[in-house]
Amino acid sequence: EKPGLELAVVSVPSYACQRHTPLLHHNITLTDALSILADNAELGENEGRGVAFRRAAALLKSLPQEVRGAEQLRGLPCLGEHSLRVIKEVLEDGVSHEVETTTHSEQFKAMKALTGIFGVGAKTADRWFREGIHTPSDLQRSGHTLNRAQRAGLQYYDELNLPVTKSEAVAIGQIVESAVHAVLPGAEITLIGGFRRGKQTGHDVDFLITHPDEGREEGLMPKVVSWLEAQGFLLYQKTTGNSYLESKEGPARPASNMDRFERCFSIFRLSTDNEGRENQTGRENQTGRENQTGREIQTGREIQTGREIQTGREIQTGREIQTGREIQTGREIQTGREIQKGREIQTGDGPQTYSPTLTNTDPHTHSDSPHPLPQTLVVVGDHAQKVSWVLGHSQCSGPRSWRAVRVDLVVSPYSQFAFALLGWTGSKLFERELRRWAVHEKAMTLSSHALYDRKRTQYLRASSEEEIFAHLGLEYIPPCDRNA
Ligand code: DGT
Ligand code: MG
Repeated sequence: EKPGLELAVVSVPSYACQRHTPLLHHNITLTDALSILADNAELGENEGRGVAFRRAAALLKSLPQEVRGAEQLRGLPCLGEHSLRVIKEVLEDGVSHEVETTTHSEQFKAMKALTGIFGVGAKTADRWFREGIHTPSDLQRSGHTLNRAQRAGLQYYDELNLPVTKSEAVAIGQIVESAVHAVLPGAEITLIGGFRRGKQTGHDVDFLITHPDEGREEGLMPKVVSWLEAQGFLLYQKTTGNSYLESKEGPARPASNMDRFERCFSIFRLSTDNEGRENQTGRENQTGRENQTGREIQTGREIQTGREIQTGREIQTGREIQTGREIQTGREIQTGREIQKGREIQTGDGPQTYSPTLTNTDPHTHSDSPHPLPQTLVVVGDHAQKVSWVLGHSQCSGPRSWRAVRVDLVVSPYSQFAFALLGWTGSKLFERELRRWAVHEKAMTLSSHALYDRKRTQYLRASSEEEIFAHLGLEYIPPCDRNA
């Protein structure tokens, strides 16, 4: 008997919502490979194939030890023929041919880069790719008419693709709390999404807002947004009412048509000045802070440079970040595998390419100095139909003391809070598996609003996640173990 065969006799349940899936696991190389194939399938709008790869990856994430040989996988669920083939290849050769081909393919790189723009989904990205648009710079030059979300996405492209740190999430939380309490005292704010699962970084920050007196939360979002806007905290926002999500203008995200919460997709302007953050009241941001740095938003004109972003990160993380290389290292340290993906997209082949994609359009950029300063990007005319970019030099602006961060706000009535909390904590696959379990194993329908028992033809109430797991006949899985 070979050592390690014991994995095969470990019985692993087949739904991810039946398993504990910690953030850190033992099979990163394998799950990274499968994630790339899942990404590729999803970008090609082959959802079924994407889910198959995600389920296989999630199974590996839940294993108590590293898989060293394919024979250890015998008897395990969720591993389709294709996934098994990829796993075997990686185990034997260290890499999978298909994964390598995918990551180096122009189409994959372009689709990742374009869907990395806030407000751009796979369909739009694919249409642009077919027109020869492969990068955000190509898009910017194309003169395409973009919607408001996409214009903001392009404007803050580099920053929004930098991971949001836990401390940034906490700082945003304080701002959201001030806003919510200013307009509705007694309201409760909960950090949801990846940060609730224990992630140290995320692509955005998600909050769920409710009030113990049912009904008091109605109409809350517009008031919160007005407060934030008046205080200068919002660079972009789109609020959808308590109805079906309007997916056309909104960011790229499959909108469940069961999801009818008041919701706000936004981009926050977060101060990265540690001193200022302590007494961050917002008003300061609109007045004093701008004068302090001698730049920023002047009459709807936005100045953004790679250098400023770097400075912001430096202040925020206390890390020396000067060149593209170091940024990547920094990101790698912070997030591990997200960055791996990021690097594939942004760089193609080399460390320099952190230097914002949008600033790399000028062939002279890198020829003048061995240590090129990223150029300044000036976006003219906030309300213009077309975003026009003017390339200048970075001396014209000092270090900037804020960064752009994606923030999602959701308002839920108190009676639905537990369902909303469970539904918005993720991971996406965990959620999908919960719903699949409910339907196929329990004849129930689960959404972020309610749980419906189809046999008893009634809704099942719950005031905690624990109760929902119990209704579903599942062992309670805490948020930190929902990282499927
Ligand atoms: P991140 O932000 O990349 O670190 O990762 P997450 O896990 O925070 O992912 P995110 O922010 O896209 O979404 C958080 C959770 O919220 C996700 O697991 C599923 C849920 N969610 C996101 N968008 C929707 C939606 O439109 N409807 C519903 N029902 N749930 C959603
Ligand atoms: Mg999130």
